[in-house]
Amino acid sequence: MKQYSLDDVKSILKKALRLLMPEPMVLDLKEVNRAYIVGDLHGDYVAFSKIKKLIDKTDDVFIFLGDYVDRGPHGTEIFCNLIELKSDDPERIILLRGNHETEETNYNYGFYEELITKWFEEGAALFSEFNNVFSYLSLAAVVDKGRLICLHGGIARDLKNIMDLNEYTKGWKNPPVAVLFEILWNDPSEDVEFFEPNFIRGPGVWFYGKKAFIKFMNENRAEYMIRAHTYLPEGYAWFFEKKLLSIFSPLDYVGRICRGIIVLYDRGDFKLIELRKIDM
Ligand SMILES: [Mn+2]
Repeated sequence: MKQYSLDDVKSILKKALRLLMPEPMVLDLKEVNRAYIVGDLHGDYVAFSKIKKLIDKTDDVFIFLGDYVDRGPHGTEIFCNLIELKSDDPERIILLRGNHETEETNYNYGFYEELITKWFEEGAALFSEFNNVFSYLSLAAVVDKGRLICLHGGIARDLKNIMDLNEYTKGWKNPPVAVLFEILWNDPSEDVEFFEPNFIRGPGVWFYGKKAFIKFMNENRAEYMIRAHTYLPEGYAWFFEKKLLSIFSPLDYVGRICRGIIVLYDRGDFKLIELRKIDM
């Protein structure tokens, strides 16, 4: 595993700000019709290094759907490595924001402790710098002439067009309004028509159903959505007549063995890739 000193991390975070700040809230990847898409990683460096092998041996675009940190021990190494890869080719490595790239969440679910364990009192300062960088991650990407929308959680009750997210400025460490919170936190459900409260995750989080999803996709003239966020031991799940794909990429999620799936999207074709089968 690549080791980073405190000075390395500080300079990578400066680089990260320069790379992420100019990117719009919704990334326009309409010219991209083939891309690898990666779900949550949650500090699982083994899963990440298998993905890195693919990055090294292809020229394809990689879209990461967020949740780099928390739960597992190597959020720092994964995020720093991703920033280094992005700085080599900013348009090839696309980094979106997950709900764990918000300060209230990553204070409580492991990342703060990871930084304190690695760098003691300096870790607390780094925690603030990391969260400043996270506040400049984009929320969504529109791919393949607009056919495909990628984001972390899903649709929000008060969002009609995905491009309307561009009306919000970046730079918030915790979502300031419901729509930004819901994009990061909501889950699809086949048992819901439009929206229902998500009591499993807690206040402010909603399940979205097929009718709400179809309405949103029609409004956006989009066909497919790929999202992450849900723990799936099988690594993936289809929803809404195979128009929405949920992926989950860790191999080890807090001690639970997962299949670790990423997807190669190619003009409406989906190839599921099992990370376990990529040799180290
Ligand atoms: Mn998540």
